[in-house]
Amino acid sequence: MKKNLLITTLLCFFMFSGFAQERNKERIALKHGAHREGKRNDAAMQKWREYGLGQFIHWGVYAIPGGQWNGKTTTYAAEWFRTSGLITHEEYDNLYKQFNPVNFDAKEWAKQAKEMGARYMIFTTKHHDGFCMWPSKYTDYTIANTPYKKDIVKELVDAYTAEGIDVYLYFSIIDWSHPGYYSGGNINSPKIKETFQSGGDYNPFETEEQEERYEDFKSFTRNQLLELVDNYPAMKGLWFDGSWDVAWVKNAAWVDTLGMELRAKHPGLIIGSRFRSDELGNRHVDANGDLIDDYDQRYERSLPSTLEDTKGFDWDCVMTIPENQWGYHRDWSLSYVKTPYDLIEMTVKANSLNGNFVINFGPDGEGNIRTEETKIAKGVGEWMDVNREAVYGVHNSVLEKQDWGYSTQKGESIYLTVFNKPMNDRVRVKVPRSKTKDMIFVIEHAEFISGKQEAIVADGGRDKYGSYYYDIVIPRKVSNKKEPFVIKIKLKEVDRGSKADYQKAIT
Ligand code: FHN
Repeated sequence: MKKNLLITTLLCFFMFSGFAQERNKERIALKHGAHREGKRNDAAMQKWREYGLGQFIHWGVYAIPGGQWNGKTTTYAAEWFRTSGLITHEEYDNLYKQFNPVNFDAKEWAKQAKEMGARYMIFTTKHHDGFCMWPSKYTDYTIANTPYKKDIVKELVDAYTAEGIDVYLYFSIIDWSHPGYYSGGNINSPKIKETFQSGGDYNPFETEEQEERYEDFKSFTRNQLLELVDNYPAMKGLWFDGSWDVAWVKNAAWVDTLGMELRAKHPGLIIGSRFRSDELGNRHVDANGDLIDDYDQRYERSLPSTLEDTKGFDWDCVMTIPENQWGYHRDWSLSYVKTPYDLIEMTVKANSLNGNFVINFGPDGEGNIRTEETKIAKGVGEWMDVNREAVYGVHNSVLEKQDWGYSTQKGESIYLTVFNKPMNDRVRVKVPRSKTKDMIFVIEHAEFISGKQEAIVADGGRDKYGSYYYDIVIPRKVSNKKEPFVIKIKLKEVDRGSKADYQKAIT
């Protein structure tokens, strides 16, 4: 069995050293690029890496209109409602005076998330509209000045932490409520990026006054972030958004210092790649190809296709249940609504590519989690209850991607999660090729993890390239069910001649 471990280690080594080499070519001297090559490996980050499944919650005053106003509906994301043209800015900016989510029960939400199988939760402390779900000292536009009054961030941090779910605080850099906030354009636009990079002194501000007011905005942002870190010591990290403004990117050195300050205040703090850019305007990955901060946050409503796509970085994917609705939208008939199986498949795919998967919820203005989301949480949770072993603490497996689904691995256990059940009720597994000519891999043991039922393994033949296959026979009990199922297998490398001894041939 040691040989198997050795092979796993070697595969990982070659894979990741390949990624590293790619990033090391022609290095550019950067002051504010990545401050580390490779992954962070302390206990906090190890734990992050093992979550497997998380929950995102978008909640703010946009939940009151829920995408509709005066009989009109926006088809765009409900949390952007202020910009929908269906409500005046004045009307929107006064919505907080009605925010009174009398049905909000943080403990209930946390219990539901736990039952769904989430191991971390990201909460919108402040979205682009600038409304603060905590009683920030630095603005009046907060929960303290609503009829509800209570600190929602605290209630959630306490309730989720009590359930053993780690909390991360989402914070939008964009803040439409602050007079000093300024965008200057989106650095993701190739034209703007080119302009930014061509002149060393590119200045996105139109007037000196604007630039001065931006300084106020920077102090305000810094104060709020330090406040969050101070107020909620149980949280594990900050999840940034809206950091694509050229005005923000232009301040890369300042942002970098702020990041260090936050980290010094909260040892172990985890920050994703959406916080800052390098001084050349590169976001997520710096000019040398190294990941900025702790994990790659580029996967929003999308998953990488292959392990190579991930470049060996830690990453998570945040996903909406309807198409592009994060905050509460009353009308979910506007787009396809994902089913629990869709979300489970994305979760396992993410895990098989070394990522975490995060499902977004958008509670309504009264503090209810909508019925559809409750059903989804239940569906995912029921599956997770049986199959969580294939999701938690796993990584990509030594098996190559195969048509029946995705495989993950923890130690010597390889989990095959079957989403495409073969018509002949046999899951054909291609095992890796041995590095040694006279040795081959066999499936030493296979079991269905629902009911811990041992599986029958039959010879599946050999292809012309010399790869071996094994068929795992799906018993009727499993085959009759419609949900994806997990087979746990162990491989063993054996002498080619003794292959037959390790199989239980079927007739
Ligand atoms: O504009 C936001 C959007 O409303 C939502 O918060 C998502 C979540 O990742 N992030 C932004 C777009 O990248």
